[in-house]
Amino acid sequence: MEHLIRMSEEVAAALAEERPVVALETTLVAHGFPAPTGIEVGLASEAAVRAAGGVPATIGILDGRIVVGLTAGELERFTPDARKLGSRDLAVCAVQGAVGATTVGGTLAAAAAVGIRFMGTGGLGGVHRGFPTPPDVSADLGACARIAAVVASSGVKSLLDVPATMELLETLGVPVLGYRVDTLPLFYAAAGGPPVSARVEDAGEVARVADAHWRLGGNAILVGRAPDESLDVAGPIEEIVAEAATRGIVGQAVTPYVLSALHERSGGETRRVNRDLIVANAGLAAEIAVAFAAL
Ligand code: PSU
Ligand code: MN
Repeated sequence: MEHLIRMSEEVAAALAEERPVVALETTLVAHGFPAPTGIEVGLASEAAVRAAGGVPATIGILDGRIVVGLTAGELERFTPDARKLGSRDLAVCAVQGAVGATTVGGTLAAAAAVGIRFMGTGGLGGVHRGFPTPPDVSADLGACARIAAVVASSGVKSLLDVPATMELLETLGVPVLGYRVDTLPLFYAAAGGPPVSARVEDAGEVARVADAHWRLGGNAILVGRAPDESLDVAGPIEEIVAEAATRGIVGQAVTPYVLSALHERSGGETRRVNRDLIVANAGLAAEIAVAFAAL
């Protein structure tokens, strides 16, 4: 297993020179959008990282290796057939030689292995509605408890039980910072979420908080940035989540099912907002990484 991890030359050079690097996931490429939209979202996120002065490191598993810094051609292999990987799934996927798309938790685990501490995503996974039947809590939370990193997001995915997720983030010692907002953005919707643990005004402030948090032995920090275009889809989400339960859709399949049903029922509106917020969060993660490198 000598070559378990393969870094692109660009990412390896940036890390060696302590330049800002931002990890990006592949689950939203493979499972967050109808193919091939996810590829465009992934590439646009990379462009946003570069525009902010960072080096993107899109992560996924191919041919038995964890690849950190996928090429555009490699990204095309992340089709809906790819496995969805939480942090527990990386080793198995690599050994079995399958194509594996990393979730936030999986991405953080791989990023930590090479020393990347910043990532952007859409919304963090969390406590699913209806807990404890089933007791479905995203492995993203466990990864956040264990791994020192800043995750720029639009909060917690609103198809989840957001207040319960906020409680658990507190239990796990994860600061939830509102980027220029007092309440946690609700993924598609800017307002209506629970209060954040602190509000921050700019990327430099997040970088200073991260530095202090990590010196104190803390791990992940969640940064919530409101989507530029806010969409109220609370009604359809409730309907679709109930429908998923009735149809026996459980576990890892719930999030992709709900996202795609929403995309369909909103006539593509949620897809557009989801795409734009993912790209904006990638850019914010890069701004934070740039500020951190300059501390
Ligand atoms: N944000 C999006 N779309 C997504 C996800 C996040 O806008 O598809 C993915 C992330 O990969 C996240 C995962 O880690 O959903 C959480 O899935 P689950 O709730 O099954 O753990
Ligand atoms: Mn789950």
